Amino acid sequence: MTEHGPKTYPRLTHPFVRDTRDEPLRRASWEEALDRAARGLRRNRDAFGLLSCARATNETHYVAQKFARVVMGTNNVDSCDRACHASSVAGLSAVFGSGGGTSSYEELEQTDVIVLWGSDARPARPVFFQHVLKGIRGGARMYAVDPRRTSTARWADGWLGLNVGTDIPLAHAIGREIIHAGLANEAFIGRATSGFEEYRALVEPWTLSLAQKVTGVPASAIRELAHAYARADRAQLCWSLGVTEHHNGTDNVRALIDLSLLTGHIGRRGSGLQPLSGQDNVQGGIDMGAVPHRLPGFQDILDRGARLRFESAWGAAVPPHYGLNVTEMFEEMESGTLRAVHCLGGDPARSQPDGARTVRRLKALDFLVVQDIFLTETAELADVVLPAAAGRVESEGTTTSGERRVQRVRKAVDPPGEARDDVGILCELARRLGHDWKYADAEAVWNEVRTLSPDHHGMTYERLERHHGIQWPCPDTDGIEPPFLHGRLWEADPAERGRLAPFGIVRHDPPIDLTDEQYPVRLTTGRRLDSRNTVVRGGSFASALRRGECVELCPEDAERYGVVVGEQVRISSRRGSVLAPVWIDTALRPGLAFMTLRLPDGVDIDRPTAGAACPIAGTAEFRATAIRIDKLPVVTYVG
Ligand SMILES: Nc1nc2c(c(=O)[nH]1)N[C@H]1C(S)=C(S)[C@@H](COP(=O)(O)OP(=O)(O)OC[C@H]3O[C@@H](n4cnc5c(=O)[nH]c(N)nc54)[C@H](O)[C@@H]3O)O[C@H]1N2
Ligand SMILES: Nc1nc2c(c(=O)[nH]1)N[C@H]1C(S)=C(S)[C@@H](COP(=O)(O)OP(=O)(O)OC[C@H]3O[C@@H](n4cnc5c(=O)[nH]c(N)nc54)[C@H](O)[C@@H]3O)O[C@H]1N2
Ligand SMILES: [Mo]
Repeated sequence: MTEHGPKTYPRLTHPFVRDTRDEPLRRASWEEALDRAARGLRRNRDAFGLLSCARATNETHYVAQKFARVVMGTNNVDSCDRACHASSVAGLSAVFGSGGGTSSYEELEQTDVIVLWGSDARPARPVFFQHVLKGIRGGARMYAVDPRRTSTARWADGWLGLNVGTDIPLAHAIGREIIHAGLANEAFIGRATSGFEEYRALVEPWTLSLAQKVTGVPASAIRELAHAYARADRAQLCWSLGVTEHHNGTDNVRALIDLSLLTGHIGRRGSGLQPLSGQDNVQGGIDMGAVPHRLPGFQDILDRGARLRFESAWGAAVPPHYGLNVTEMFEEMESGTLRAVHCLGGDPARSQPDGARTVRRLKALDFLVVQDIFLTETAELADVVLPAAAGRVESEGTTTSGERRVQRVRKAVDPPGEARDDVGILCELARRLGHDWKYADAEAVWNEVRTLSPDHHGMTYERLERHHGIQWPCPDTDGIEPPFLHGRLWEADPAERGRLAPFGIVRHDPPIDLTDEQYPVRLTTGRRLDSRNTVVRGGSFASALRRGECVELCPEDAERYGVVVGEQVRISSRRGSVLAPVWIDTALRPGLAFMTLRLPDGVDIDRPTAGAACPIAGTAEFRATAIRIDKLPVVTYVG
């Protein structure tokens, strides 16, 4: 039986190396660790991948992708964007050509309707949610679309408690109702979009009553949201993991974007789309090119002109084809074509779907370097561990928030022990591999970004300070663009309007892991205020019960299973089973259970079925596991 005690990782204060795989890590000097890292990477130049850290600075992301492309000659570079934000980027890019949210947080206070779709923003996004609250206080109506009646949903004027994985039927029914009620914005559709007739035919079967049957949301609630959204002068549609972490995450995103095209809630102040990105600098990772298909500033790897610009600035060739994303990198580890990994932040041993298999794959690598601020589970498997300074408080640089705002971060404290700045570590490694990059400081890195990414060109450090951050695009050093994107769609002149925004023609596709008699309960996962991604740090929890992990059930289900708060139960999916104490929460409904993303001992009960990942974005279906809950013969309590 597994105990779910809190796990504390020690902060790294000096490098480690391992002499052979059978020996434990031992303390090493920087010289030795860097030399070894360079040797291990050199012999794997043709089989290398780099995972960049969504908590590090833009400058780190930029140098990391340059390291992969220039020093190692590969586009195999990615970050945890794959886990949560990639489907949003893929969906938005397909429609509008760039993958950022179209609105700003301040516009939540300048709007009439806010829809929060699949996001428990109150605990997970407190800064964003403050703006939502101000919007509500200013008179905006708020709707929450979430299987659970979360603490976020408790602030809503309307809660649409849909069945997990039925977002497309719900969106289609809203679309159909808008069309049938004569509320579609025909002028905007005709002027700025393509594919409307096909969309109309696609949503036509989704009557309110069919949608009620499939989604579990009362027809009246669907109708109310459709009318409120379409009639509003200005409306914000915001979404997050409840939409993206599905095997058809990009399709889900397209179904939501369709609603904005249908109503013209895009490209105007107060009207737009906000895909809530996850980690503090996940957006920056994508913008800085720490992705396998884009150079910094969203420039496509397949665009020869873009490649040439980077090649002449970097003095090195850029591989002219897409690299592997995180999901694909882990698959290629299995086949042996990817043999060395530089893991810069991130703890894939805990965060990748299928933990046991991930650990096996990492162990089978010829060479693993981990550059982190903590001795994570992944670091425990590494050949070389390099201690980094925390990007947020121990180094200089910039980060980019979910509203595309680039902000300065400053060094407030010294890194502990021998820990060093991420950029400096990468430059030392590059030097050992034949590339002497001379960056005097973070600003020098940033100025290189500015010469290569037109969207960032106008953002000098001085201006970023003066304006308290600037949103991209910022092409000029003397202007600030409006806070929302795609205003061009409203231009009267077709030449100014540019390319049309296509409706997405996407169909309902239920979760891969179906519930049945043996596994009758739907487990979904999400965040809690008192836990943070892969890291469960001891002592930080408010409640003793939650120091470990618990499974949340509604009172009716608890009664049905004859269990009470604190009682251990066995939770089994088709892929494994764990013990966890019960917590009773009226946010849940019968047949729906909830946990955070990971048990502290590393057993991932929400481990997706093999292959259950979005084929476009590579995001795994973390949100929909079929489980069974069994009362134990002998009752034990935790608390
Ligand atoms: N089962 C399941 N798994 C999931 C999810 C789920 O819902 N269910 N959700 C997924 C999601 S949304 C995400 S974002 C991922 C997160 O997956 P990861 O990114 O792997 O996990 P984090 O815990 O966020 O890891 C951040 C790491 O960065 C390190 N770090 C922090 N700051 C710095 C820095 O400045 N420099 C360096 N070098 N390192 C730094 C931290 O010590 C930590 O180890 O997990 C995904 N995995
Ligand atoms: N306290 C805290 N804050 C965090 C994090 C953390 O670990 N702790 N992690 C950060 C990261 S990396 C991320 S990506 C964000 C995540 O931020 P959010 O996505 O806002 O937070 P989650 O709790 O993951 O929200 C997902 C919601 O989707 C709902 N949901 C589940 N299935 C479905 C479905 O099929 N359809 C719909 N519509 N909804 C569904 C869940 O009930 C849940 O309320 O949070 C960030 N902030
Ligand atoms: Mo995330």
